[in-house]
This record gives sequence, structure tokens and C-alpha cells, in this order.
Amino acid sequence: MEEQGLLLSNGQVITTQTNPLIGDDGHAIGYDSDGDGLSDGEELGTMIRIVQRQVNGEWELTCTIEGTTYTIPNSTIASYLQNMELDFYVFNYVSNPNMKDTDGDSYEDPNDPRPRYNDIITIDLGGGRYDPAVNDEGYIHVKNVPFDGKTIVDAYGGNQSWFGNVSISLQGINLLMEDTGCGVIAANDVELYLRNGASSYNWPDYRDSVMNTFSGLSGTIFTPIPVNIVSTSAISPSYIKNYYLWHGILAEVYSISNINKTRIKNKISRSLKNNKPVILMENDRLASWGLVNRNNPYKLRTFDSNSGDFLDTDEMMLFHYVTITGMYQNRIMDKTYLRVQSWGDEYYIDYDEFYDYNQYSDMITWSGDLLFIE
Ligand SMILES: [Ca+2]
Ligand SMILES: [Ca+2]
Ligand SMILES: [Ca+2]
Ligand SMILES: [Ca+2]
Repeated sequence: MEEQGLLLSNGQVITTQTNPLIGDDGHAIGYDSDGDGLSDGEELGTMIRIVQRQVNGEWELTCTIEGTTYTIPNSTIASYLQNMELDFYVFNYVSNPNMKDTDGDSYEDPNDPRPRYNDIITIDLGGGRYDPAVNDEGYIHVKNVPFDGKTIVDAYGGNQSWFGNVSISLQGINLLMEDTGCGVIAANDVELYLRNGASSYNWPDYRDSVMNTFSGLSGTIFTPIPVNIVSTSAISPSYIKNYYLWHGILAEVYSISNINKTRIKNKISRSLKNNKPVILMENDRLASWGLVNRNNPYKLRTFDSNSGDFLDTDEMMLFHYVTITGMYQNRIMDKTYLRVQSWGDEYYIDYDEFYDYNQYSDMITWSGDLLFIE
């Protein structure tokens, strides 16, 4: 049967190899054309033989499954199949005997509880799918940034460290962008994305854009004398919301601890599908300054394409802004990760860690916020 070839429901004909795999004990353990550990027969699933013929002048349809034959009432047969000789086999196809990973979700067939159902869902800005092993081309990119004596050829969004020495020219007051500029970067990059879509900027243009955003945000806070600002840490989510409003962009801020876990996830997912990045702000300054201890702070993670795992970095999300640009859901692991832009690069956040952390509450500080573009 394997050598003869089998026609699948999608019209593809599968033929498999003729030499059965011999196990360590010297016994044939079956044909395994793709070497995934499942025999071709196991992958093709249960064989069903369908026969229709005349018996004593009457048409009879039978169906044989694993040695047992059932007679099917004539009335259930489609009219175009009645009164003709039939004899064929069908299989309730389990997985492809010529592919180790039939559904391409990175779990090989023997390790995949649903070998024909993609268990990894990714959502990109605009609602497409993406491969976490491939860098996102779809958001903001900054080219040829001179920083630390080197040139950064291609950064994923901005990095507040590039602005470490920026001061207000007349007074020489350091704006502390390096420590506290993540909100400016997030606000700037999302606005660029909303205006121009996926786009790249050379350093001088990008720098000007960030400084404009900075002064716009500062003006929002301390109008009419923005030069009085000594620290961008004053930028809170509601300032970004107001800044956007003045620029014709409607946004809404949600405190994470007040929203149901699944509902936030669905809301983030809908926003990404609508091509709207989401700004995430962890506001826990006290923990960031070491004044209180939280027992479950979380870190930015990177995707390791060799293992398929999301590995911790040193970047703690205590008092930090990032922009959510994608979502990765693994139904086998029952895990969700948010792809975020931070420090000029792509990172991931474990959704459970993110949500659990934001359930703390005390009288002196507050949990994180999400800023959604309407
Ligand atoms: Ca196989
Ligand atoms: Ca297979
Ligand atoms: Ca698979
Ligand atoms: Ca699967």
C-alpha cells in the first residue's frame, strides 16, 4: 500500500519508502519514511475499506474498519454514487509520513498532540503572522547610529541610551534621557509608526524626531516653561495620552491590575491586528529604587531559535516603558509571550509573569498601565 501511493483529501499522493526500519532488536518496527519515529502506517491512521457491489441483484455498500464490516443503508449514499461498483480505501490521516513536522509548528509529529493543527500562533502588527526567529521588519528601524565609539547599523526602534548626554543647551541641565527616556522613545516610535507605518530613519532624522517628541511631552507637563524639567521620569502614561490627543491621536490608558487577564490579552491582540502598537508602562519606581521589595518582578526575555525557548536577560521591568509589537501563543505549553520593542532591540515578555507581577497593590505606588491607541 505504501509503495503504491495514497491519495490524500487535498489531492496530494503520498508514496513512502519500501525498506522497513529495523529496530535495535533486529525486528522490523515499520516503515518510517521521514524518520520522525512514527511508522508510515501510524501516520496514515486507521484504514477504512469502502465497497459497493450488487448482491443478489441489490446494491450493497459496506465499510470495513479494523476487520469489522458494517453495512451502510442505501438511503445515506449520495445519488451520484448509487448504482456503481466501488472499492477503495480511505484513511483518517493522522500526520504526513513524509514530513517530520506536518503542521510546521516546530513540534515534530510524535511530540505533537495535534500534528495537523498549528499549535503556535503569532500575531504581527496588522494581523499577519511572523517567525520569532526572524527579525521584525515591520516596525520602526533606526539606521547608522553613532554610539559608544561604534555605529549601530540597524536598531529596532530607539534606545534612550543614545541620548545620554543630551542637555538643554542654555542651562546645561542633563535631561536624564538615558535613565528615564524610555517613555519618550515609546511615545515617539508609536507616533512615527501611526504616521508612516513600518519605516526606517537615519540617525539625524530620528534624533530630531525624538527631541521634538521630548519637548512636546515636556510642554504637556510644565507648560509654559518646558526648560524647567530636569528629569523625564515625570512622563507618566497620562502625559503621553494628552500629548497624543494634541497631535490628533486618541488613546486610552488602562491600569493592568484592574482588568481580567484574558480580556487584556484579547484587547492587546485586537489592537495589534488593527495595526496599533500598545505601550506598556511599569511604574514601580519604589521597587526600581530599591525602597520596597517585590517578590515576583519580571525580566525582558530573548527568543533562542535553537531551543525555541525564551531566555531571561538582565533587564528588569520595574520602572520601564516598552512597546508591544507582536504576540506569540504556544498552545502546547499554554504560554503567551508579548514581543516588545525596548533599548533599540526586540525582546519578549512572559504574559503570566507580566500579569502576576501587576497584581500587587500598596498605598504608595501603583501597578503598570497599558496605553491603547483608539
Ligand atoms: Ca514517520
Ligand atoms: Ca511525519
Ligand atoms: Ca507539528
Ligand atoms: Ca501541532
